[in-house]
Amino acid sequence: IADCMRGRLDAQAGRLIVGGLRDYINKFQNADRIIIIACGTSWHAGLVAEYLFEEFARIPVEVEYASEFRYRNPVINEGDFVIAISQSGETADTLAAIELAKSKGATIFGVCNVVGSSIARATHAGSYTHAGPEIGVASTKAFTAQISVLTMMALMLGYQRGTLAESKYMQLLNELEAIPAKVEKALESNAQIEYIASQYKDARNFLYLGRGYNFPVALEGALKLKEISYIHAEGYPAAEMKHGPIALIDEEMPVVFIATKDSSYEKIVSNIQEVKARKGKIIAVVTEGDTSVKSMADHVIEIPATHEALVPLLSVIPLQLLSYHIAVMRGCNVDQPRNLAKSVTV
Ligand code: F1P
Repeated sequence: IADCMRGRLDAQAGRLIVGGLRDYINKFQNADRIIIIACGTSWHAGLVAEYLFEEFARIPVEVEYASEFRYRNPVINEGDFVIAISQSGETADTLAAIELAKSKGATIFGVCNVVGSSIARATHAGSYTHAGPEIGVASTKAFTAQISVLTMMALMLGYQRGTLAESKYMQLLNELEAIPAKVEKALESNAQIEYIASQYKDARNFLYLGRGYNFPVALEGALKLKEISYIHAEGYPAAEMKHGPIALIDEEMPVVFIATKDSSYEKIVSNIQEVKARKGKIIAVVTEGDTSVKSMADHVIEIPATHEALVPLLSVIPLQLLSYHIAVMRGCNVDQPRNLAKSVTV
């Protein structure tokens, strides 16, 4: 795919992923605004995409819960390029939001997993994520696949609009190609994460904190814990902590920090210190080799280094594993969580 994007190879795989954009590339490039609509995990992937599109393509982005967007009276114009993200392709709220945007003349692009699904059919064009079927109800690999596709879209868009320099575009493509091997590496922490899960499986609350690209990952980590372990969890931008959530911290509160070495590292280290001063239990996802956070945290989970825009592809993995192990230890059915449906069609 990367070779296809470099223009070196019209690879079949590349056509499958980015090919859906071909007929709409002009509208995408010249969009006044990108509106992203989705629910649940897909909405979190949309938040990552907001950071990517604004950073690399410099087009304003709004990310909306489809379940809210469909019921209000949003301003939608013909110059808007709407991206609908859905694993199942059947989510009723997302479908209704698409119809609303379509009726106002916007162009709708789908990022869906299921070929021929209702959302894929309702959109003008789209890219399939081809992540295979999600066996469980809670989205996991769909999230990774959605972010991968949205990253490729953001890079292409930025490169074509001239807001992303060719050298940086190539550097990011190279880094993207290195991600699968780094995912394998991140999975090697599984046994350690299982041990951490055994220490916190009886906690009643969890806080997840991240900055920048890791903020949506914090939200997703908290959602996974709620969905499959039935533990109350909140995700916040770490900088928001002082505006309220800090009141929750005591020796009973596990706080998961996503504290990788990127542009907000120093800031998140000071957030870790604030939690430590209040005796919170710190579980930190850090970049391989980081020793500073290690000296402060109760547990650190290392992931390989990568460009900060690609970090969510790696940093979400330990959080998914943590939720999985906690759920199993609490006797929860991780594939069929109570009250949740695979496709929310009402
Ligand atoms: C959206 C979603 C999932 C969640 C659960 C309920 O689905 O909220 O993120 O894990 O399955 O539905 P989708 O539109 O991405 O299929």
